[in-house]
Order: sequence, then structure tokens, then C-alpha cells
Amino acid sequence: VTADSIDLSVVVVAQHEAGHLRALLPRLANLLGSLDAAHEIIVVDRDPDEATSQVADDWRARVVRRPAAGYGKALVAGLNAAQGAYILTMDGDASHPLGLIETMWARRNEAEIVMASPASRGWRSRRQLTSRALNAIFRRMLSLNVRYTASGFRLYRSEALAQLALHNSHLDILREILVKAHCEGWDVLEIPFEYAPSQYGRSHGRIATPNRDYLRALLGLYRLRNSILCADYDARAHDSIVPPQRYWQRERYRHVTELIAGEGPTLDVGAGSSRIIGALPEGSVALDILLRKLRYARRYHTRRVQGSGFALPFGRAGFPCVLCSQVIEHVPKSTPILDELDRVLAPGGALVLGTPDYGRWQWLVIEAIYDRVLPSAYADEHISHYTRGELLGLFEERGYTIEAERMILQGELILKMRKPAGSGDS
Ligand SMILES: Nc1nc2c(ncn2[C@@H]2O[C@H](COP(=O)(O)OP(=O)(O)OP(=O)(O)O)[C@@H](O)[C@H]2O)c(=O)[nH]1
Ligand SMILES: [Mg+2]
Repeated sequence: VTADSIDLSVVVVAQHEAGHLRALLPRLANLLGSLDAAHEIIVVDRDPDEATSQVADDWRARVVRRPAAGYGKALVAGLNAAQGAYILTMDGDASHPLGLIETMWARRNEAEIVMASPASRGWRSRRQLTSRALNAIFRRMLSLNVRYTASGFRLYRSEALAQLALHNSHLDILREILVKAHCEGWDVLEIPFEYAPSQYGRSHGRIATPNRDYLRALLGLYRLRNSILCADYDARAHDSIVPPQRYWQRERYRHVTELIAGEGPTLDVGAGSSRIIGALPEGSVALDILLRKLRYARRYHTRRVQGSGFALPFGRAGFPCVLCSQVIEHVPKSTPILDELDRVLAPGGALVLGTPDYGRWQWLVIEAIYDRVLPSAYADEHISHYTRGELLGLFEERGYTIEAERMILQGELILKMRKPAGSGDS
């Protein structure tokens, strides 16, 4: 089996688990044999003893030695050694039911991360309670739509994993992977399984005690998850628990969809991951410069194109409608973005353009508040401050007529302008 023909690498993270490996590896080898996938097994051990090396040898598993302490470091060493197009990770302490591997493998095309999570972790011991409570906090805080955030029993698409820069040395790397995957626009599918601790191995009975580094790492993940750069930022704002953010996003959605209605195939320049993409008419195109936003936007089933607003990858006059909302304030006025919008718009077509109106004190107040309350969301500064009069002037110069003007909270302006029918070929 050569490297590029491996379909599935199985990474078993173990620390002095020879006893469990003796039971695990033969069953794993047998199961993988029935999957019809070229595979390899990798055991990552901190300090492999003779018994571990022996049992690995017996089942043709490769042992990767990772002396530094920590599950996260061991996991990364295993992921780096793995050569398969898919990587399955599991614990070496017999806590993961092997029977699920078939299901996970069968569903590998449904998401880039297919994770199997214990469905009930019990209520009895203090440890179980703590574990459940912490999990609930993490889910909420990191907006992870899974029941159990720290299951290490996962099937990854290697290509998706390769792009995540992972830093956590301990079990929290599992949450780090989920957060970073969400930010990159990859999908996560969770398959719950019944957890019977008596049946699967023993428990070490230790939970990470929240120290300073731990909290700092968690805060970092929180910031990342809620950053405007995160793939699903725009989509999530629609259902934000922060009422003004939700209101704003929904108002923008309402105005834009009303203004583009009936105008035909629309080019959405700087589409992000907004729900508006899903409301564009047949034949429309969502364009963005960030691949991860477009990746998230797969779910809207609209044609997506990666590209820059300064050099739109389309010919002259190709769209009867062009939409550009919340973009021009983020790029210098010296860039040719307005010329580009004009160029790709067909004569007689509609341009829907949205940006804050810096001519209004209302916007200046809103911006000051926003900057304080949601600084991480506001990572991109508004570098071009347009006023209504200025924008109208710029388009009246080109012969455009104003058809509609909408305002969100007296701060964000959304203009609908009509390109003159006779222009375009000059
Ligand atoms: N190579 C390596 N493996 C580790 C390290 N820490 C943990 N492991 C292995 O990683 C897997 C998960 O660790 P556990 O300590 O079982 O973590 P857990 O499943 O959350 O905790 P328990 O409920 O106590 O089992 C086990 O198979 C361990 O043997 C480490 O520093 N290096
Ligand atoms: Mg365990």
C-alpha cells in the first residue's frame, strides 16, 4: 500500500494501554478489513513499552512515539503521521465502541467531521455531573451544535484537518478542532451512542482543572468563534441571542430581498455566509473573497465564485441585478469596486448598494456602541466612510436614477439604483 492510495488512517491515542490494545487491535484490523478501504493503523504512545510494540507489530500497526505529555500533542503527532484521505481517531483505552466505525465510514460524505458521541454520560457521580455541566457551558459558549464537545472518536476528512492550526496540548484540542472547523466552514455530523462505562474500559477519573492557561485558551476560542472572520458569522447573526444584532441582520435581509425581488439573476458581491444567498433567485451568483465563507454557503445551493470586488471575474453587462451590501466600507475608496459593479451590471439593470451613512449622527453613535460591546465581531474596521450625498453623487454622475432608499435604525443605508438603459457599450 503506497501513501497516496491509503483511504483510511486509524489513529489510536494510547498511554501504556497494551492490555487494551491486545483486545482492540485484532477487532479493529478485522473490522477495517471488511470496509473495502485501503487502511493503516497508527498507535501514538508517549513511551511505548515492549508489550505495546509487540501487539502493534502483531497487527501491523505503526507506533509513533510522542514523548511530550498531553493528549493534544499525541493526537497531532498521530494526525501528522497519518496518510489517508480520511483519518479516524480513537482512544486506546477501549472506551469507544468499534461497531460504530462502519456507520461513521458509511456517512463520511455527509460532513468533514463525523463524530460519535456518548449520548448519556450518567448523573450519578460528581465527576459525571461536572463533566455534563462543563460540556453544557462549552456548547453554549462556543456555539457548538453538538451534544458532546469532547468526544475523541471521530472520522475526519484529512483535507479539512490539514488547514487547521492546532495548539492545545490536552483534551481541549477536541473542542479547538470543532471551533476551528466551524470557522473554516466545514460541517460536523454527530452520531450519538449509548455509553455504558462498565462495558468500555475504566475511567481515570480526572477532569482538567480550570487553571489560568486553560481559561485563556478557552477565551481565545470564544473570540475566534464569534469573530467576523468565522465562516458562519453572518448566518449566525440572523439568530443571534444579542437582540440588536439579530434585528439588524434580519432588517437587512428583509430590505435586500424586497429590493432585488423581480430583478432576475443577481450577482451578490461580498456575499459572505448571509442567509440572503439562499433567497437569491435562480441563476444568481454569490461572490466572496473568503473561501471559508463560500464553503459554509454550500448549504444554500446557489452558485458560488471566489473572487475580488476589485476585479470581478465576469464580463461586461452580464447581470440584470447586482447586490453589494456591507462591502464598500471595508475597502479603500481608491479601489475600483464601484466601477466594477457598474461594469458587470446590464444596462437598465438594478444596483442594490448598502453601507453605513456616515453623514448621520445616528450611525456614529451606533458605531461607537458596537465597537465597545462587540469588539471581536468588529475586527474589520470601516475604512471608507461614505455619506448618502456622496454616494448619490457618484452614481448620478454615471446617469443612474434612485429608485428606493431604505434605512436600518437610521444608520445603515440601502440604495436601489437603476442603470441607464442606453449605456454599457460606450
Ligand atoms: N500518547 C499519549 N496518549 C495519551 C496521553 N494522555 C492520554 N492519552 C490517551 O488518550 C486516550 C484518552 O485519554 P483518557 O485519559 O482516557 O481521557 P478520557 O477518556 O477523557 O478520560 P477517562 O474517562 O478517565 O477515560 C487514552 O487512550 C489515553 O491512553 C498522552 O499524554 N500521550
Ligand atoms: Mg478514556
